[in-house]
Amino acid sequence: MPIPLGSLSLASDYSGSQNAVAGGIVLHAQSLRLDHPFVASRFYRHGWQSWSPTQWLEFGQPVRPVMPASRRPQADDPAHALDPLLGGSNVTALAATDGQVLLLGALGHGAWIHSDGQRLVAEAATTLDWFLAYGEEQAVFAAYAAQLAERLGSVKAHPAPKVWCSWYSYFTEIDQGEIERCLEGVDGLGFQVFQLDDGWQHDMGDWQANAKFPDGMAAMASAIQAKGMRAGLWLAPFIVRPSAKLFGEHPEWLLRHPDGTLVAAGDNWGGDYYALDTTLPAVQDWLRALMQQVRAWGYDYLKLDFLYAAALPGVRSDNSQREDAYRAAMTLLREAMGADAYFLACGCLIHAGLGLSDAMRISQDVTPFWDNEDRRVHLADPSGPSTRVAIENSLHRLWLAPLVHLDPDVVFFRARYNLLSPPQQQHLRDIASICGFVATSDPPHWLDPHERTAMTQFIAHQPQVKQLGRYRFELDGRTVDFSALVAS
Ligand code: 9PG
Repeated sequence: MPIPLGSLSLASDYSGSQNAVAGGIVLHAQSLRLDHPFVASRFYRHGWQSWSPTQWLEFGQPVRPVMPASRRPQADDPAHALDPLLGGSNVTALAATDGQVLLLGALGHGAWIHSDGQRLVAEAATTLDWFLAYGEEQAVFAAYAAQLAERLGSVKAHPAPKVWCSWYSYFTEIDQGEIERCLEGVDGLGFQVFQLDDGWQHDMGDWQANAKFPDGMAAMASAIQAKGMRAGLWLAPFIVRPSAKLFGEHPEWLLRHPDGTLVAAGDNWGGDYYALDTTLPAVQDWLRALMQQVRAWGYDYLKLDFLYAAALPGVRSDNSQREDAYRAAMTLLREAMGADAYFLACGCLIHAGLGLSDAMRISQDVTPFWDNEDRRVHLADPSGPSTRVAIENSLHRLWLAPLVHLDPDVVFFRARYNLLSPPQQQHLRDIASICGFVATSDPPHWLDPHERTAMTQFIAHQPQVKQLGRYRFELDGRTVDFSALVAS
């Protein structure tokens, strides 16, 4: 039946209720087909998880499938990686030629929406509510976020903490001595969290300190706290590498295809890694114990990563739908770590985790260089680390700000080991200011006095931010325009 929406009337296959809410209407269905009377110029493609491409795409451009999901399940929802039509996860918007925007978004999770420019075709794993709106772009996204917030909870009032994180200078090459050196160096600079990233653990699945941390993780947390900061730790609780002890001890905990073969969750650290079936009670006990262990060591800022692995297609012990299983596993993590821990979700599903973590990474990783065209083109992998694309993704997820702290990844102040030009570094700082999430990995002893001053000033000051358009902002009265970056 037709769905009236302001000045529009949409033809549809929908026959249920249409409830007016602030800024739009709510429909209730498992699938929807909506024919719009205008020719859409662009499609808002929302990526499944943190690293998945999120952008406005033009109709008429060839759809570029991502690398076969069997090799790159971490790029986007593997169930849709090779779809021939433009599509996106849980929410989409179409730009009409009059500048107005038609938005359709799930008020839940497990949905995918396609478009061929003539109609929207939406499909969810279960029956759920959908929000539909037509109007000015920022207004329809704000109305959608308000509906999600009402159902799933909004962002906590406290500002996001300022974080020093080891990843973007050392990668996995961290050790106790180098970390202690950085800890000394950041003392008094204004950071609230000092976070160890990948490299402290034995293996993915074996979450114990490795030989590079001879005093152990509890001693490290105490040293951080002694400097007046919260201790932060990175873990990837849902994944396991074949080299891990856990892999050999509990092959029955791993997520499998119907034919019994293992579901590869991705390729990294020199080979494939696998996913846990988080619906198994024994796995749940193990996850709970892991969260309790890291809290007992003294860490209360947890960057939990590669979380999408819990939502990959596979056979689960309780036959639950994969995004429901993900939400249940995220709920378990949150409950086990405690409400007072700061939970940064990374490599995470966006919709299926709303209301559970304090912050979400909303882009792929940034890099100390501008772009990585090789990976995007040769590997057809738009999720690869790239500062330019990371900023582009973050810009397209700013509408989530009322729901969760938005982590656009770190900023750089250093010239050492860095090819970013000063204006490119400024772009990164500006997106961090806009998101209100400030993090860096620069070791203080890599900085010259000028860079060090820039860092302390940046940490101390949160500029006034006003959004002027999709890519234009005013920061303390300075106009910032990302349009060229998005177009390049
Ligand atoms: C630690 C890093 C950092 C970083 C995270 C995440 O597709 N991949 O293989 C892939 C590997 C690493 C990665 C993202 C994607 O980075 O975003 O901040 O914590 O893990 O290993």
